[in-house]
Amino acid sequence: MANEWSPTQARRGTAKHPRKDDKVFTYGTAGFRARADTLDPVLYRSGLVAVLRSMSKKAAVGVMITASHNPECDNGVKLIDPMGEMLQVSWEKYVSDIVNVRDDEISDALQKIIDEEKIDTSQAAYIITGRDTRPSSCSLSQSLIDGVVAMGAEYKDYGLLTTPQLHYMVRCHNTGGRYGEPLEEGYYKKLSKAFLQLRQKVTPEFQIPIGEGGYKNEIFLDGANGVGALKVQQLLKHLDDALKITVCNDGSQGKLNENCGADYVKLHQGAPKGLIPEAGAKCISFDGDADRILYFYKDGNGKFQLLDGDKIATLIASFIKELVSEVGLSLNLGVVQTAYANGSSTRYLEDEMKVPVACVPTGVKHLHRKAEEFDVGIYFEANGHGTVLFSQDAEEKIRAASKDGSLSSEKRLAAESLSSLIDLTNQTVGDALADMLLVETILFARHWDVSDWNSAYTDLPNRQLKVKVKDRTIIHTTDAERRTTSPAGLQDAIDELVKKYTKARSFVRPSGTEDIVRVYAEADTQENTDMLAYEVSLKVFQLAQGIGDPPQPPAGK
Ligand code: G16
Repeated sequence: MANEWSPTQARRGTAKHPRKDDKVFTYGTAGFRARADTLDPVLYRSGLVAVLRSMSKKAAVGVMITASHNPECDNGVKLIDPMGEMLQVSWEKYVSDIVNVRDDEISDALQKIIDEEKIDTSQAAYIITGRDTRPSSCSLSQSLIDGVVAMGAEYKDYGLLTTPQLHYMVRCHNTGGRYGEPLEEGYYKKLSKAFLQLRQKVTPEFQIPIGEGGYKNEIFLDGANGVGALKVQQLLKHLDDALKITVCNDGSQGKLNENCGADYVKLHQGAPKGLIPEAGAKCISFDGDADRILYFYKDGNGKFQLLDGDKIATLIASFIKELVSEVGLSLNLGVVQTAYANGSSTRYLEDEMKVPVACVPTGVKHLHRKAEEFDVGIYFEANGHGTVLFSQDAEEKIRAASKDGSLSSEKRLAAESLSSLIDLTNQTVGDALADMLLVETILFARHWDVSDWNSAYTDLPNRQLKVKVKDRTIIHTTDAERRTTSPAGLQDAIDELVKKYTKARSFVRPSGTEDIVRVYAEADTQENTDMLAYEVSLKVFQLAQGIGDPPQPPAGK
């Protein structure tokens, strides 16, 4: 039984973890992110709130220390709810409040949450924590634990983990092991077992037309110099040599995310430092905490080809759709995207595949919630973050069909495949390792090389830029971030610019993880896209008080 929380103890802890200035922290797209040297009090206080959340849910909650795709000098923290999902949005305000009050206001601020949420503080609390490989993560982890201990709660520190591994642990803890063993080995065992079973069931002789290219099990991984590079080596030990992975950017030399990693590859639309692909070689890139994955390769003309989250979503959706129809189940399957989804992917899903598509604001928390509305919800951000969610009803129907002796052997095999596929997906959050295993299984089943996969549809040329402004919070958006409502005149200016180009689309939004405004553009040619992105960036700079040098036109313009 944990001790009841003590306001005095929580307040006393601030002496060791004082707020140093008046910097205001906002719980953004994926928790707090900032320069690591400003975060000590934020971690301590996140520990305090995590305990209240755990008491209020009467379950273990998770706290992950990472800034994922951000540079190595940054760090961050996010809370994970009992089923492994992101913290309920209504609690984000509580964490922000606690993080931003003065040291001497801490006890009252905590009491306010306890009163508002009617929390029984005699309830035992349990916190599960993990961290990425950033040099600052160890000491920040201690700051967090100090907060947890000050509240009289118990904790388990898993040390180095990928973010999705920690989400998995939280769910395992709260489901009495039904989701899996709450151990790192348990995670590898669950995924590898499902992968090997599914692979056996979908050998190319069974179902689905065989493509021209031929599947290859060789992969070159850009590990972003992060935790994913370490963990993939552990996973490989369980895969019976089914995959051959050469790990580049494994952290033995370069800095985390510096000129490498999924965010770099997506933004630069080119190979990362440290991985020069041979033509046709299958390459993948993880981000700093391995919750995103992208595929890429160099084609026969030496052109870089990216298979991003949109391509992964369409691949997975088509595979699951085929299996569901083979079993003969009536399940409502949909894909969730954000404004960053390439227009070609949305058209392909809706027009060719006849799959409903929903668009929500950036951030896994939004995609996850929307995906839960489907029987089978496939969500992916273009940046490579995504997974598949099966409703309880869908899962029960699939499991039952896999054991239904009255079904034909083909139908039962398809149901068994879906059943293994459920076990292969990390249903708590996007997971680079689990997604890689699923994509590899589908490519294997179809006997596809990356170029076969890539030929499904052609992406519209696209460009993302960043603009630094005095205060990015003056930019407000609506319509799933596809339009701005302030500053005045910005949306009209974007509309006018977009009209100049064919098949064009552009939007801007404040980042929730970096102190910048993001600009997205797509159009018929790369030249037009780059020009549109530049022109929109300039408008943002002019109308939203840009700082530093104004955006420069694309080279040669
Ligand atoms: C996080 C979120 C993603 C989001 C990304 C960028 O990713 O989990 O959902 O797309 O930040 O967000 P923003 O555009 O608001 O900066 P990660 O991989 O950094 O955790």
